[in-house]
Amino acid sequence: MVKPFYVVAGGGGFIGGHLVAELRRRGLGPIRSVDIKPTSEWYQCFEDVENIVADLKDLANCRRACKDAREVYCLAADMGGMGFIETHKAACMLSVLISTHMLLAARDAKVEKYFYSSSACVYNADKQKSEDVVPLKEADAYPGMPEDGYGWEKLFTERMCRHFTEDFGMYTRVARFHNVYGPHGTWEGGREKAPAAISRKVIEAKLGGKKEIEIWGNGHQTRSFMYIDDCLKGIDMILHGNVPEPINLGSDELVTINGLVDMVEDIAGIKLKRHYNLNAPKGVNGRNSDNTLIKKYLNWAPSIRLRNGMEKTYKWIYDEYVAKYGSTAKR
Ligand code: NAD
Ligand code: GDC
Repeated sequence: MVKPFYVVAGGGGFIGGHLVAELRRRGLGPIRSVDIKPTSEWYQCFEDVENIVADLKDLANCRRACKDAREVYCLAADMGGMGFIETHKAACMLSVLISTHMLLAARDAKVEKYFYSSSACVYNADKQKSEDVVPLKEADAYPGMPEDGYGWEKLFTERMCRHFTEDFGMYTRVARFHNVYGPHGTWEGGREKAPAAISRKVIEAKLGGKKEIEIWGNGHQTRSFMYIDDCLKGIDMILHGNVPEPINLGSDELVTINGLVDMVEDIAGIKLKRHYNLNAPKGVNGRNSDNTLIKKYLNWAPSIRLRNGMEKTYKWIYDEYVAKYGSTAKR
């Protein structure tokens, strides 16, 4: 019997919500979206999708999620920006219950294809000490010294995916996402990552008449930021391509955090005094994606320019902010 379902675990989240929307756009279905949050808190929720609210740390819920599944995208994890993962290391490691139970349930349901969202946080910290960072190749995950908590769970689950393929013949694919951003994601509350956080802070200053913005770290930290549309294309190509090992899925457009702030201020039409909080969560000093392997396997790599993606992201957050707090917000 053909197993019809396309299952998105973590479908109430940022990337998961976009993935459900993308599967719908492609006319694929039926789709099942599963998340621990009530649907009222999902970033994107569709009536023609089977939406399930369930805790996927629980094996029985994973079996329910994977029933009659053709493809499973495991994106569910307790995660966020550095403000979250530096202060919730045990909680991030407990995502291993989701990762493990989803793999067991998918194996037993004999799903055809299984995708797991890993992270650039698996990379060895010693290779990310300089802002002038050499782009990270996939081999740089070893010797293992990933981000405390969160990064270890991701690296452990990458290896579990490999062993489920070796021992059980399960079709698994793993992508290491590099800081993904875009509309319909977290922009306040502590889990937000830098692109959304900086956008929100600039909007707050612009609407609140403030002249200063707080930046975490000294602003010289470097990152690459991948727009959600590149992430979705990459997920599809990696899942359906011959990619037998964990692979970078990230932009190779390197920016400093100061450069990101310059860009957002230019989009907002405002210049602010910068207060650098050196005690705030900083993560690594430098991180960029080496896209040699993805170009070798897929003849493609993320290419949406940061400016283009940030203009869309800033506008969406601005509209969300005004809708929630009004246009003369003095928070
Ligand atoms: P997100 O937090 O928006 O989405 C994750 C979703 O998982 C959330 O909606 C959350 O409610 C859900 N979830 C958490 N625990 C759950 C549980 N026990 N049962 C069911 N659902 C649960 O995050 P995102 O940015 O969309 O990330 C999606 C995936 O990609 C995650 O695995 C994340 O680690 C990975 N990733 C994201 C980035 C990024 O920059 N966004 C970078 C690297 C890796
Ligand atoms: O939070 P993040 O986007 O995560 O931070 C990037 C850089 O931006 C950090 O050096 C941080 O100090 C700086 N920064 C400056 N101001 C702010 O207001 C702010 N808020 C935030 N959040 N950051 C600020 C991420 C993980 C993800 C995922 C990706 C994979 O680490 O948090 O879970 O794994 O990596 O690439 P980042 O890039 O350090």
